[in-house]
Amino acid sequence: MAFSSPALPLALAWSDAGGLAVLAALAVLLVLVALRLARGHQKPPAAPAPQAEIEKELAGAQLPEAEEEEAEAQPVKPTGKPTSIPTPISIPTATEPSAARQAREEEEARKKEEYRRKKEAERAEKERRAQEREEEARRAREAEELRARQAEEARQRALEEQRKKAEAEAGQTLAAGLARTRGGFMARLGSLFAGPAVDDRTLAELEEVLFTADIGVKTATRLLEAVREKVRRKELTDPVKLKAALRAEIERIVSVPTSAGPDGLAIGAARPWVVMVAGVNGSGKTTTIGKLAARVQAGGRSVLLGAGDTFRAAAGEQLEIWAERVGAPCVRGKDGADPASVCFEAVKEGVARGVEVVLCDTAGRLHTKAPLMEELKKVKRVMAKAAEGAPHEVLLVLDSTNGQNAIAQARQFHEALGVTGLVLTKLDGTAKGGVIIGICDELQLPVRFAGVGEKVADLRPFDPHEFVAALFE
Ligand SMILES: Nc1nc2c(ncn2[C@@H]2O[C@H](COP(=O)(O)OP(=O)(O)OP(=O)(O)O)[C@@H](O)[C@H]2O)c(=O)[nH]1
Ligand SMILES: [Mg+2]
Repeated sequence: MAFSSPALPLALAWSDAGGLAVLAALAVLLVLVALRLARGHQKPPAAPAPQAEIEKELAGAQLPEAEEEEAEAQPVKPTGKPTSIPTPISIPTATEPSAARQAREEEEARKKEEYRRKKEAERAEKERRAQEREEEARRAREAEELRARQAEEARQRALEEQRKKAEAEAGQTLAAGLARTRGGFMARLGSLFAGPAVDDRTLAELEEVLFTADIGVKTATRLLEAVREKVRRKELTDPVKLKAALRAEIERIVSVPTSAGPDGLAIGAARPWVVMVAGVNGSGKTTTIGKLAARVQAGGRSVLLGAGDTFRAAAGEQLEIWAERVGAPCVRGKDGADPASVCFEAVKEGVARGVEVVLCDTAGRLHTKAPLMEELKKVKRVMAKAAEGAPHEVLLVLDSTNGQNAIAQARQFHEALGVTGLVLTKLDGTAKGGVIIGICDELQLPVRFAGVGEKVADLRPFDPHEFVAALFE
């Protein structure tokens, strides 16, 4: 029996104690393991964020400058939330002692203030830069305005100089240009008016003078009829009265209604205002265009010349010389090129350049050649394709030395082209100036200009009253 043997209870006691010790050790171990596990779940309190990290956060709270400017340029969509300056992130403080927390809060407040000041400075800088930009733009605008003003002043000065030059180069007066005509049929009329009284013999002489005066049979008859009845009724017994009656009738005939101003130009609203210049060869078309271009420029309008006379080799060159002289651009085709296409290009160029007046020269072979008239009709049609309503004016240039032949030419050109105005050239070289009366009477076309010489200023705007005065005085 274990109880009866003294060694046995001791052995038992030893084994019991060992077992207990083992159990106790196990229990301690378990407690330790449990404690460790429990500690593993509990996180240590967060340490305050290091300074570098805060600064990084703060920096991260600000947008890069470029992005900010972009954001400012974009309209901001309302979010409903008030916008506020981003604040640096807050740091957990659960386990912090109050002194440390206070120090950290103060530090945060300082940084916030620093951040606010920085933003304020940035805003002020941006404002300053915007003002600078505005100031720069204003200065540029003012400089541009000054440049434009100076350019306009220079243009006006150049025009004034051109005007003065043209005046200095003053040509002949119409009266001087009509000197030969005055010495011709007008001188013969003058001797009639010098007689003591008007009688049948006076009438017969008047008839003879008028019918040989290059004014045409129709017009001579009309003038004669106008006075004959009055003479018969003894209403015109005084030669002075007869002269006055004839003068009044001639002035009435040459006063064809016209839209031209006192400068002879009839430039309407269309731009470019396109003028087709026609006439037989040698009548003075190219010279007239050159003189007209100078007149248009002197009046402050821009002009472009179109060398539509491609039949004659030197015609284009002649026009180019005029263009250079007045400082106007000139559109010229190759010699022998299609005149319609050259005129088309000239008008198109005029449109492209925003030129105010385009003057187109045309060929002037003999009017008796039908193909020329057909060609000119085509030129006119094609011009209309380059600008609406072009040509707005068809000027017919007539050489007054041709006398009554000029009337026949005018009729043909008018039928083919619908002439809107006449230019009578070379009056200075002929006694046949009376042709103007016949043309006006027969065609009812206004004479726009009278050429009395080769200088620019020798192209005189036609004034019916001045014309009659030049003939009679
Ligand atoms: N005396 C005088 N000569 C003029 C006048 N108008 C033109 N002329 C001269 O007449 C000549 C012929 O003039 P142009 O302008 O070449 O005549 P055009 O009609 O162009 O001739 P083509 O090109 O051959 O068809 C030139 O020598 C001009 O100087 C004028 O009013 N008086
Ligand atoms: Mg010519």
